[in-house]
Amino acid sequence: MLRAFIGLGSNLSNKSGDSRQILRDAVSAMSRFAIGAVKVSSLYASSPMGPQDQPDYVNAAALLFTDLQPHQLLDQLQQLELNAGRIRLRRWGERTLDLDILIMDHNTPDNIQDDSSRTPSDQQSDMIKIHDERLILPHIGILDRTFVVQPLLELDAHLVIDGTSLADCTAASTTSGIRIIADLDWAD
Ligand code: A4P
Ligand code: MG
Repeated sequence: MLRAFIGLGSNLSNKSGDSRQILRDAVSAMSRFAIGAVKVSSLYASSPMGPQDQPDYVNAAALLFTDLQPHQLLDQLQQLELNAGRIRLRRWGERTLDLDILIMDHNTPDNIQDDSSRTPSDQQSDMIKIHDERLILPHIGILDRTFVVQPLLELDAHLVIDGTSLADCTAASTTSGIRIIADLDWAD
């Protein structure tokens, strides 16, 4: 069993609803390959990174445990993007649904409960690192993106990437360009 943090983003509607509804549907679909409940962060509105002539994004992060291997999880998430009517217009451009695997590691629900005894370097050694043509883990640019760091910290305040604690990075301490639009029950 592996632990996975997923970044969710949307800034276009589709025929089943607006961005909030699209993310809600994605969380519900992810529960099909999750062991136990899918936990979500608050829902955020954020100004676009990349081309500025696109709508603001709705962003969140989700935490799940799964028996899928990283590439199998990517297959499942890309299928959900397609189901939501995702078409690739331009890099960093507008989309109905973006599901990025942010981090995967070997933590289990049991050893997280015993979190107090785990050091940051323990956590890092558990982290899965992949760099191939389909999948890069951890996802590129996490530490530079407020709309990724802040929802991730809600799910695990002890995450460390490449020796940097997420809680200590600049993106953790700014609220510029990002605001909470719904608390934890948005996906229920
Ligand atoms: N890929 C590699 N690693 C991963 C991974 N860890 N998770 C590959 C998911 N996919 C991964 O992605 C391109 C390819 O990345 C995939 O085919 C997969 O094999 P894409 O979703 O088709 O293209 P993209 O999203 O336009 O490019 P990219 O570089 O993945 O962009 P990001 O990082 O996803 O950023 N502004 C705000 N405010 N909020 C946002 O959520 N998102 C983006 C997209 C731009 N601006 C944003 C936001
Ligand atoms: Mg993406």
